[in-house]
Amino acid sequence: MIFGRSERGKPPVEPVTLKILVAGGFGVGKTTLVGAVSEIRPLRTEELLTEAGRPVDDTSGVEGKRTTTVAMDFGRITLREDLVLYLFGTPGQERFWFMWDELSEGALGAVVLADTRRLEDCFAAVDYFERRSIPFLVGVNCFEGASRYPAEDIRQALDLDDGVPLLLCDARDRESVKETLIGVVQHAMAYQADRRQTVTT
Ligand SMILES: Nc1nc2c(ncn2[C@@H]2O[C@H](COP(=O)(O)OP(=O)(O)OP(=O)(O)O)[C@@H](O)[C@H]2O)c(=O)[nH]1
Ligand SMILES: [Mg+2]
Repeated sequence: MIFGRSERGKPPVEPVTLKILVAGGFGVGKTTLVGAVSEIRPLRTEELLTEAGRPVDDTSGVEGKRTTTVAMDFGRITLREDLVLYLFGTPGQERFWFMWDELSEGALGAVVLADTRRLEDCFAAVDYFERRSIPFLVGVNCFEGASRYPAEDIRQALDLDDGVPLLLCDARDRESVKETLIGVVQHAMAYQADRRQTVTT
């Protein structure tokens, strides 16, 4: 008698792996976001914020912050059995931005995290991805104590193109971060499909 393959005996699906960047200004919660969803112990490159850096490191709003990312964060999340995301968190401080080019190599898309108390800090990240035609969405990290603004007002303040999604999120919350990441993947896929169509027509 020949036995069919049982459900358990199914060969494992080889997952598609996608690279997603998590970018934004200093202290917006990039490291927190990667840590909140990663199913492996996230790789971090944190260094202590020092007294010497005080004049340049603006910690207003995140006074509890003791460390900063100097190279990258790395984490992994399985969104579906056949879809795995590799997350690369960028350093927020301007003096480490030379890492961004390296990190964005081969990225499908990006999340630009924003803090409404310091929206201007994410202008540079928005600009960076626009210039390179890397699809991104803006995730507004809702810190406690920060005023809530209508999404439309934030879009205008950031001068976002109509096609760029904007979502509210909590970088500490796994489900919220997952939703944001699903948003980026969907947006980036749609963006690529659009581009392919433009090329072939
Ligand atoms: N209340 C609140 N605090 C948060 C949230 N996300 C991050 N924090 C806190 O804000 C601080 C900054 O978080 P990080 O994740 O280190 O920020 P980052 O963007 O990686 O910072 P750099 O790498 O230095 O640019 C930390 O003290 C976090 O505990 C949030 O959603 N709500
Ligand atoms: Mg960080």
